[in-house]
Amino acid sequence: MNKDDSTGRSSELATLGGGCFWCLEAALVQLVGVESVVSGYAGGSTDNPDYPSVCSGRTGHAEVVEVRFDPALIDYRTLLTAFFAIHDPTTLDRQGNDIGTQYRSVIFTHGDEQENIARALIAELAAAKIWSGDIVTAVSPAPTFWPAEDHHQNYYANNPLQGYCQAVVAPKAAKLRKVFAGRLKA
Ligand code: MHO
Repeated sequence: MNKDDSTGRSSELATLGGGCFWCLEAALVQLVGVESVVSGYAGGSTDNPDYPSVCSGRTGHAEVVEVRFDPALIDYRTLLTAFFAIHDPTTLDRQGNDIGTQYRSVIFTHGDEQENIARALIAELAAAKIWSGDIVTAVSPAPTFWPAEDHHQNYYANNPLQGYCQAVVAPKAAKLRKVFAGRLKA
């Protein structure tokens, strides 16, 4: 956990991949305690990847979001619960029509505590049989995070009428508002 010098408060990072990063950003940024969400790439073999190279599937990066959150307002487990509410963790290298390793379900952990929380939650969700298929979400230590190009940041907020945003991003953001109604920013 880091002390944020500007506010004096503590904040923590979470790095999550669950398909198109526009979706995760649009959904998670709505939650109280989420201070920032940056779309980017992680878990591949090249430095400074860009969107076309990641989309080619050849670099091995996943599309991820790096979330900075205040654990006093939203704890890591709750954040992961939100993550599991907005993507399907049972489809290997795929979310809906988006297919490829860049769309894999992955939790890149920052420290042992996050890893333990992630593994315990996955075990609970599996035991509860929330989905009919097996959970394939990978859990591994956070590698270097590469922020995506500027035009991928706040993509949904800036492009609400774009076709994919209307068809795929908006319903995910709406689902999170429904499930986490008590935890939304004003
Ligand atoms: N199939 C979508 C994915 C967008 S996302 C940022 C598209 O190509 O627009 O991967």
